[in-house]
Amino acid sequence: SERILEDVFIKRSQQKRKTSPLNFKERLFILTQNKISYYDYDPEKGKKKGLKGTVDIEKIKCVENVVPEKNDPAERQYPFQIIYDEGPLYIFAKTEEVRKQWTHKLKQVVRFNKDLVQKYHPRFFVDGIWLCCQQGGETSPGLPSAGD
Ligand code: 4IP
Repeated sequence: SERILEDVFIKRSQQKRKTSPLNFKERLFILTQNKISYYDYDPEKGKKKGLKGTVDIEKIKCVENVVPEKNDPAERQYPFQIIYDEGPLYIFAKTEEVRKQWTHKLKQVVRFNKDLVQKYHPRFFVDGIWLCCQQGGETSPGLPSAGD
């Protein structure tokens, strides 16, 4: 279906397996009404390469900003999280404006999802711990979201 937004972001590896590395890759993200797709990207040619992953819009439970950590590099100052059944997908926008544009649109496309949650963790999940509350386990409920 039709493209709603398209931008190059940095994403954190989702660490779907226990042995997955924690790393950050530049990817081209495309949002449509049904899904988010991210692609390998050639920055020199400004060209889209192979598809790396997708998230179905209907599986998204929450979209929120993340508080960056003190020592995070300049290119990772505007993080947001997309929470779905696989856990959180962390994405880093280059500017506050672009982050706002994406979180705003995403909140719009997920608004009738049946599994939306009011609670989320405002900081990152690192080494099995949420930095905001020191809770372990990816299924811990988190804090009330803003406006709750
Ligand atoms: C990969 O690291 C990439 O970061 C993948 O991201 C990521 O998949 C992998 O995590 C991680 O192991 P290497 O390239 O060094 O192997 P991308 O798909 O954007 O290339 P995600 O799921 O984040 O897309 P796992 O746990 O999913 O394998």
